[in-house]
Amino acid sequence: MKINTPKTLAVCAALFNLGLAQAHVVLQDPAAAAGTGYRATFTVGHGCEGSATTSIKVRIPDGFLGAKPMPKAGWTLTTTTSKLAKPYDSHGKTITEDVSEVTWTATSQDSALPDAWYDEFVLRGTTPHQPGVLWFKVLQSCEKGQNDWSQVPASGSSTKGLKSPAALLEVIDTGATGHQH
Ligand SMILES: [Cu+2]
Repeated sequence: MKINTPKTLAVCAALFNLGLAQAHVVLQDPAAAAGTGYRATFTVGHGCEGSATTSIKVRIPDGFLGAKPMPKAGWTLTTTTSKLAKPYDSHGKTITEDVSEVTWTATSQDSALPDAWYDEFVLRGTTPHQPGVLWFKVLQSCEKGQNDWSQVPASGSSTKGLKSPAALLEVIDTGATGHQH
């Protein structure tokens, strides 16, 4: 399997420099208020070096609660649930496990997303009360090869210099107190 060949990266870098960040797999809205419901729209701007996308697997970062994916025609939806390091309260109930991974898989070759086309994959959930930076690592699999959008900077929120950055969400303190669903 080829991951991020130099050719793909050069194209990505060029597009990125033009401000077309959607060339990677990124969140359409890269900022959200702390402790509120957030609709995470992952935009997929290209395949793997020309090959059509057949699956998108999103790893839910710690602190992003109650992830619920939106089904997609032509794609099978699967979720993985994991025990939480820090259980939390929701409507008086203690939640001890949560969705940790969401995967959309094309049901057939016809459903795969051609390299020349664009699509969106959506889930929603609740942002942490603590402001900060969340990274959603996304594994994009194609008919041939894959792109692992999983690189995270040592600190801060800049993806500059990262060849294959994870999708960034900046959680911002707006003074609003959220109600978790
Ligand atoms: Cu790209």
